[in-house]
Amino acid sequence: MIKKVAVIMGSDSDLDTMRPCLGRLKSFGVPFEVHIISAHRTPAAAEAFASQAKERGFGAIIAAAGKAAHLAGVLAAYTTLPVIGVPIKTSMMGGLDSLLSMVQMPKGIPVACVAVDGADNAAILAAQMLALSDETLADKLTAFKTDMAAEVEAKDKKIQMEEF
Ligand code: RP5
Repeated sequence: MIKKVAVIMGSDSDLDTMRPCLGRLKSFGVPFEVHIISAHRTPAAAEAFASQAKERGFGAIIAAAGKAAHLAGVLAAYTTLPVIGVPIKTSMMGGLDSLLSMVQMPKGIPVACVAVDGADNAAILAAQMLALSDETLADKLTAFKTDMAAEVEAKDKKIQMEEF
């Protein structure tokens, strides 16, 4: 049975940015749960969730947070499951604060990190992790890549009609 993905957000203000992640997981048929857990406002819940995530059937955790975005790192501290961080855009240099807070994890506790607001890529990466032990999901990911390539080829064909 395919494992679940946990999509954890530091705040409900992250939800709109994360909707593409939920949509993408759904399109691949990956089961997921969505939770709002804050590393600083509800640290005990962050510890409890991450500590129990593996035995609760999760295969990967996606953690979205902004500003001093330590959520992904804190969750990663309490689990051996892979954690993918989504740095949320802020008013500070377009979210550079969030990005660096996630990507600059000290050695020993790695966090995979996608682009600022990279919700869609987080879902694809999580699906790729789960696909290591699920051939049906792996086939869906292959089809997804094939479709993307076909779209680019169609755009290339179309641009040949233009005069520059
Ligand atoms: C972070 O602080 C959240 O992940 C959010 O991106 C940011 C702002 O949170 P709110 O003040 O909107 O709740 O913890």
